[in-house]
Amino acid sequence: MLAPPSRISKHYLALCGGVGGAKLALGFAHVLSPDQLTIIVNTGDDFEHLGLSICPDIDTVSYTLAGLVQPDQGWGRSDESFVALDIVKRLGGETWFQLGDKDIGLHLMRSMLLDQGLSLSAITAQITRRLGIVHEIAPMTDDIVRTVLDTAAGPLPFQRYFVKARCEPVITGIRYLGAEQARPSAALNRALADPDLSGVFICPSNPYLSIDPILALANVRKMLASTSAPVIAVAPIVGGRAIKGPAIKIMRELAIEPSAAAVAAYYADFLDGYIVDAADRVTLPGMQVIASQIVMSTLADKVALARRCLAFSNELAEQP
Ligand code: FO1
Repeated sequence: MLAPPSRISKHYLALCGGVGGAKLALGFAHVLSPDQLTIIVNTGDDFEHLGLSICPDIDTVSYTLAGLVQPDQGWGRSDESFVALDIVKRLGGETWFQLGDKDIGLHLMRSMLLDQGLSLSAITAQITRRLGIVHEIAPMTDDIVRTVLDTAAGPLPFQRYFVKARCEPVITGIRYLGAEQARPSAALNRALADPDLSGVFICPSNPYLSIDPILALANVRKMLASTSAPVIAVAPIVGGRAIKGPAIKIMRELAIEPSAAAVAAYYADFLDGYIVDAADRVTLPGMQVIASQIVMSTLADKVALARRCLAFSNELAEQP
C-alpha cells in the first residue's frame, strides 16, 4: 500500500523592515509555499500624514511581493503619478513625504478600514490578498508603536527624521513608544508557538530602526531565545558599510562599533546562526557564522540567499 502523502510540516518566520528585508522576503516567497512562510513586518515607521494612516514597511514588502514596487528606490509603486501631491502643494500642504496617486489609493482604503475598527492584521491580509500576494504578510502588532529618534534638537518622529531631515540630525537615542505594552500580532505569536517552526530569519534590515521595534514587543526577545528552531540573521553590513541606509551613522552616534560583528552581538541572546559577506570575519561564542553573497541585486541573488538561509537552518537543526 502507498504511504499517505507526507504533510508539509516545515514553517519559517521572517522578521523584516522595508527595502532590504523585502528583498529577502521576496526570495523566501519564491522558494516556500504559502503555508510554509510567515512574514512579520515592522510598524514602528507607521505614521498619520495628510489624514492618512501610512505603513511604509508593510507597503514596501507588499509592493515587492506583488511585483509592483518602484525598482530603483525599492519603496512606493512603479509607474506612479503625483497629481494629488501637486494639489496638496498648491493648497499649502506638506509635500516632503512623496505619496503617489496609486499609493494614496491604498492609504485611503487602509485609513477607512482602520476607522471602521478593523485591525491592521485584518486589513493587511485583505489588501495583500487583493494585490495577488499568496504568502502571509502581517504587522508585528495591531497596537500602536511609534519609533522616535532623540536628537540634540529634541525628539523627532521616525519619518520626520528619516525622510524630512534625511537622517542628518545626530541621534542620542531611539525609543519605540508603546512597544512595551504592545502585544505581538496573532500571526507573530502563532508562528513563534508553532511546533513545526523550523527556522526564524532576521532579514538584513536596519537592526535599530527596523528589527529592534519588533524585538521590543512584550516577550518577543524571550520567545526567540527559547524557540527550538534555529534563529538566523543576515548581516545588514558588508565590509563595514551598510548595504542601504543610515545603520553605520546611527551605530557611530550611539557609540556602537560599526561592524557586522556588533550587529550579531546585539542579537546574541537569541541568535544561533549568522550569515555574513566573505569580507567580514565574525566569531562569537554560541553562534555559527557562514559567509555568502548577501548583497541582493537581482532576483536570482534574492532566491539564492533565501535558499542559503533555509539550508543553514536545516544544518543547524540537524546538529545535536
Ligand atoms: N522614503 C523616502 O526617502 N522619501 C519619501 O518621500 C518616501 C515616501 C514613501 C511613501 C510611501 C512609502 O510606503 C514609503 C516611502 N518612503 C520614502 C520609504 C520609507 O520612508 C522608508 O524607507 C521606511 O520607512 C524605512 O524602512
